[in-house]
Amino acid sequence: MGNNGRMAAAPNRVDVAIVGAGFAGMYMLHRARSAGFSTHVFERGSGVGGTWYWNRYPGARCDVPSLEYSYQFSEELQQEWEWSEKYATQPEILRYAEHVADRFDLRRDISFETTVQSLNWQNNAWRVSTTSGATLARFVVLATGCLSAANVPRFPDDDLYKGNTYHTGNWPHEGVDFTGKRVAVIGTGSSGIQSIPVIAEQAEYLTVLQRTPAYSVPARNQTLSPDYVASVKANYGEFRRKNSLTRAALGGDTPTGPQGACEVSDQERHNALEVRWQKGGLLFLGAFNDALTNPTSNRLIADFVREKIRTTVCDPETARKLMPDAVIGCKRLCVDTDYYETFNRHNVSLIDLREQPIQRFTESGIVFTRPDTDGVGEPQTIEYEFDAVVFATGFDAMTGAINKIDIQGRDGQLLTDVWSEGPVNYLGLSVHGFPNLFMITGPGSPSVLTNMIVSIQHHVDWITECIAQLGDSAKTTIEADSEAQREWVEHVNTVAGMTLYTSCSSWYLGTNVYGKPRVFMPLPGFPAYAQRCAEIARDDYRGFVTR
Ligand code: N01
Repeated sequence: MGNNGRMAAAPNRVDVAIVGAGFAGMYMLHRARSAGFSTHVFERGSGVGGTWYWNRYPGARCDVPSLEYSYQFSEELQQEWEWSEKYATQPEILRYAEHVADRFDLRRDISFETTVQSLNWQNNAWRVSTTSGATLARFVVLATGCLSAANVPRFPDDDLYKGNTYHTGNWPHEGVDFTGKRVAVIGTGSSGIQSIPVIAEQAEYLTVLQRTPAYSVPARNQTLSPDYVASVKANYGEFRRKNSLTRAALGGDTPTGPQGACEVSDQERHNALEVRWQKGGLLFLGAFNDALTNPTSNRLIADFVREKIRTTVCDPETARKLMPDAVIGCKRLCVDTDYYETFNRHNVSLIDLREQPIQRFTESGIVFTRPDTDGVGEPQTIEYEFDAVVFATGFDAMTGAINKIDIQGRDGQLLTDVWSEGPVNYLGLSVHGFPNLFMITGPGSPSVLTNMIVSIQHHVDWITECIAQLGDSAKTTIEADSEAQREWVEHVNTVAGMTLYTSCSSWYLGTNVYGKPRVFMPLPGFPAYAQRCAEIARDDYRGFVTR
């Protein structure tokens, strides 16, 4: 059945309005409905799945193992669903989302192809204005996704270009055939690194335009063995519990090494990193416990990866350009299948935009500025013709999708004004002055530094419990207290300041989007955060104001 098979009309009034039908919005709908609230979801796309609905680029996969990147709220669901590979592809994850929507009969309360334009707090309710009408809601939950507002940089004369352009986060549903085409990919973050090897296999020629080299570790993807799946499913609850006790809420079976990278001999360090490299995946960074706190340890780990790049890429000049010099893990670590190997193909080349920047687009391609070879003469220009340009240029992360909605809280204050110097909030859940408005995996919570589905479930459960308890009291509104919010922002900054995360430009800091305030948005450390949220709830929602 197509996702539009059943298209719900929005009611005039609901208890809980939810923005977004990705994994967060779907589970929020299920929980709110099960708790007895009238609920409705507004979704911009024509189907469920969020990130996995939009990011259909070639090679798109999750970099968290599929047995972990899945809901755990229903034992029947986690037992019956069969993942085929260690890392699921985008089509498989989308099928899973659609299965969940059908299994829990979610579509009857979702309006697809409906964009929420504004939220106005009036007379103790939110007026939710959408492209197809308005609904009054007692509570609004923003399940808008952390990486859902595409960042498409502009270049001089880009409107002249007559070839096809694509953004990885908004890929055509019918797919793109690059056979016989000269293709440029701009960007070498996770999306670029996943798509480049697949596009290279199809295109006549692929030119990769890299501004900052990224660190990438091999995925070592494989078909899941029935024995391994059975062993996890035999005790799925314990598997999930172990994962939730780790900092990133994933990989409980591969705990972080007990020592720092400087505390062992060179040989021991090499061996430990090699074991993780051969195993593949994000847990490479967990070989030592100080990868993101000790600059010397970080450099030693980075040296190991640079050596891998040097020995994998045949052309020394290309290898040099691909070697990052920043802190490893500062930008999100990438996970790939044959990324570095792809640069050994005869039909692939790399342009380092730091040495050869984009000057402008033309009708048929891109003009680059090239320093004179001996470095003393006038810079030269060189034009390359491309039939297609792929923007793998990322997202206005964490706040982009929220700020696209015109949100007016108490006394008409705009959320974009309150957030003009960064996304202040309490627990990443609530903002002072915006009663009965909750964010799922908002800035100020562990969110993108974790297995997102674990963080999503945690927030949805917490929010559902919170609004249910409010309903049991004589109070009607809840919002962050201003002092608690100030202290929380300070806490997030303090924790981030103890790490190396703030040492480079990244979407975590918002520096990838022109004019965005430079603030580290996620909070490292899931277990401590979850414990804090539980304590606050037990302590009668300390730090929240109810009226
Ligand atoms: O985006 P990114 P992404 N000129 O921001 C470059 C998740 N994800 O879509 O580093 C030239 O990481 C930019 O260069 P620089 C995952 O959390 C997960 O790849 O800013 N280049 C960078 O190379 C990930 O971290 C999965 O100098 C420009 C690239 O574009 C997050 O999504 C898969 C430019 C953007 O990289 C975002 O990943 C995919 C410009 N003007 C994504 N502007 C998996 O689960 C930007 N760039 C595997």
